[in-house]
Amino acid sequence: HHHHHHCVGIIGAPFSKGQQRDGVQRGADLIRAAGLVQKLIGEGCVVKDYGNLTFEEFPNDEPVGRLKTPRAVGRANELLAGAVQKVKSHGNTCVMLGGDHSLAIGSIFGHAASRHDLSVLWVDAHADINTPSSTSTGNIHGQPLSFLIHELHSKIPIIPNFSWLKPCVAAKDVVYIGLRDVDPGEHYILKDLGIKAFSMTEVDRLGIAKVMEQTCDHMFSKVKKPIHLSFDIDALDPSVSPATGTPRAGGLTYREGIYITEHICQTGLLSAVDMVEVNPKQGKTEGEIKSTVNAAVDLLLGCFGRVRGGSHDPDYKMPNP
Ligand code: HAR
Ligand code: MN
Ligand code: MN
Ligand code: MN
Repeated sequence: HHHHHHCVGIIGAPFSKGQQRDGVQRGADLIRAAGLVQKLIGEGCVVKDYGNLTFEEFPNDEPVGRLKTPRAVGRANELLAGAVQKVKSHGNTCVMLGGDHSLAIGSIFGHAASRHDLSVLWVDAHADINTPSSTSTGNIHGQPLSFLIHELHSKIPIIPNFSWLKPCVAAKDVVYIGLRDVDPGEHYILKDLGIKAFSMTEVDRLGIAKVMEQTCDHMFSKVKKPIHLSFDIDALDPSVSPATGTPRAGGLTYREGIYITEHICQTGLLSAVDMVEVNPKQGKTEGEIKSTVNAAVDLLLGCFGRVRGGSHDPDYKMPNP
């Protein structure tokens, strides 16, 4: 199992309108500039970089109810969904580099269009499951899961540029890891729908190894489903990844983050990954930006076969003296 090569398709999504802090649209290019493609090739991956998407501008994108910049977010995600579907149709594991987390709407929808019966593993400090009515900020990056989950369909109003979107994930197929900043309305939804969640409290209680065991038990209770890993870099502790829009103390360590990706790689079922919310403008120093971007790269390498214990090709020849 360890020496199959992964075929990886990368999509850059330089988009920031799911929230209000400038800079997050630069995440994808920074992750590339840190050598992602070469490092994946070094792990034995076959990599195709599909480049960055170009998003339409909406000059008069007035709020709809509480929702901010809905037209831009709706159209961007429609475009992204098509791009992800294409990458999946080429037989690649899709890597979507954000951008903000509103992009999970299009990424998961496009993934589900080619692989139904997905499991979604949402690694985040935040639950991102506010509805357009429960949101207190109006930022769509705090809401993507409410648009995607069947059970919340009746809570989603008609919104311009969202008519293409239909719910495509069941609540039982979502698992959270890393939660520590959940709004009351979100907590109500989590309990009401019985969504499996390992908050930082459970990470502390069980340790990350048991969390991953139980995450996989839950995701594969009946059949082996393809995994969509949606990784918000703010899931990690701000001491590791400070360059992000809504940092929250008490997060996953670098090692816990890497353990999650190593474990998911070992299932052999990883089918798409989002790496979102890297925002260089939120870093106070060059070092803070570097640490955040490097963590994002290392997490992606964990997804595609890098193991800390080291590895070697099956045809490795020991050099003679
Ligand atoms: N729950 C808050 C909201 O709805 C904050 C969301 C925060 N941001 C994120 N998402 N980075 O994970 O706006
Ligand atoms: Mn998020
Ligand atoms: Mn978050
Ligand atoms: Mn593997």
